[in-house]
Amino acid sequence: MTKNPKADLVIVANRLPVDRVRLPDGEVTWRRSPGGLVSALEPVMRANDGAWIGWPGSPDDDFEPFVEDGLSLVPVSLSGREVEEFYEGFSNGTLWPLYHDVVAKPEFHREWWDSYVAVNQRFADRAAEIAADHATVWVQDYQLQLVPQMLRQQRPDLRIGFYLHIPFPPTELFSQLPWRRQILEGLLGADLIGFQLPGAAANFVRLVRSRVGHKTHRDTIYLPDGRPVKATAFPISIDTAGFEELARSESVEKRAAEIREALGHPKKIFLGVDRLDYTKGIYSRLRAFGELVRDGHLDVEDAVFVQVATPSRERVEQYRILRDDIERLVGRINGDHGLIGRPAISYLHNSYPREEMAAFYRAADIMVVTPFRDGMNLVAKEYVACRFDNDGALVLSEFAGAASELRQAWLVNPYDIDGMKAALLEAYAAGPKETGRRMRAMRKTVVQNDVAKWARDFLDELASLPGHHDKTVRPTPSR
Ligand code: ADQ
Repeated sequence: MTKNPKADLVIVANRLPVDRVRLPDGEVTWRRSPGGLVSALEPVMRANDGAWIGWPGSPDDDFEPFVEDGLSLVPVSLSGREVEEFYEGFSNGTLWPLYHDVVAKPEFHREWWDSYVAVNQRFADRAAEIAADHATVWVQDYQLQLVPQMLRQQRPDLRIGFYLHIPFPPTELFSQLPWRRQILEGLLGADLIGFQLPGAAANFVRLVRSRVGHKTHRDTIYLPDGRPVKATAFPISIDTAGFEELARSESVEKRAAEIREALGHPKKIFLGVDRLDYTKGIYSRLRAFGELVRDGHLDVEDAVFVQVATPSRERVEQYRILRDDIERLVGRINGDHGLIGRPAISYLHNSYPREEMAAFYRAADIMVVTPFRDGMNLVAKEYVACRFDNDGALVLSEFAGAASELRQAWLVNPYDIDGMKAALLEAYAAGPKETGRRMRAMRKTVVQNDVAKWARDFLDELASLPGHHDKTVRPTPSR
């Protein structure tokens, strides 16, 4: 472990890109977490003496900055109470449902807000300490929306970017938030604010005009001191080449064959892969599939559904209720329609390595992605990346950000169960010509727009903005 020097590029995210693991011999070490954000930012971090500020993931951990596999990591500690109030509370109990169309009811508690302010200040202080003169700081996501302004107050020399991974709500919904003005002003500390979709950027600009009263022109906001802030869309993507390479590997092909065999070689396999979250529409999609089986449109001898659900936010009440509801539904459908050795739905509540995910994507004939609202949805893109022989069908919610790029999917409204049933049947019955035509077009989009391009586009735009800054981030080497 070494101390970090000042960094020219600082990433500030709720979580560090590593997880703490205890080895069988009791030794505690760090393991890289597999997220796409890490792989996207790693090359640019290495090229720019980058540092990553984040929470290590469990309460009361207090670590000094350290270097892991060449990456400078700067832990920020959260107390048990802050995990409850800042993370589970304000981030996941207030902002998450509010920003996802109020799919669940957001709770507003003043103690949660106070904790959000305190924790954001801690992240901002850390960034102010470790950023070199005129460095670039890139703040990630809804947990840290106050950081840009808090940081600018201490370090006006910095070039500050912010990226929101989840949707930004329409003005009518955002306006419910008692601290709406503070959030808007917090974000306006950035020079560039990135959103998944143009509509989200437009929602933000409109809100700033109406609620804060700043002048705006198209995607630019002019602050009273003359500083411009740009708010625009940068749709995120995946490591397309990496996924395709995995999918083409012999071990993944072999594993996909084993999965098909374990399922009893049905004619077609439907697949859902999600964090177990109420925004993802898991319950409705399983209901739609269950009704198709009940009404004889699908036969469990021919078609099975595999639902992989990653455990998520298990200490939050709504997530526990959702898990129970889904498990009860799966049990009922299997009890009513399954056969011995052939359940209608195989339900896996587990997290898997990337290789296993790729094998699931290879094994599945129809990928079903039906969120009620989703910033992007990377699962849809990962499936497309793995279908290198242009087969397979994607059923995709029109309320996922990914729907604006993957237009050739079978687009569905997840609130319309009958509509979803019709789309599932169409995708099930589609021949290779139809699926091939659609998949080829979608693959083109996902191959051309990968996550490295996303990171490059954002950082290039940030570097090109006019300002009082004089250092720019060196471009990411293209792969
Ligand atoms: P999420 O809500 O987590 O992301 P998503 O975009 O689908 O949703 O990403 C999930 C990731 O987790 C995928 O890479 C997937 O492969 C992985 N995953 C899912 N289930 C898994 C399992 N059982 N085992 C292992 N890995 C699993 C948030 C926003 C999205 C936005 C992303 C990125 O909510 O809208 O697309 O950030 O900006």
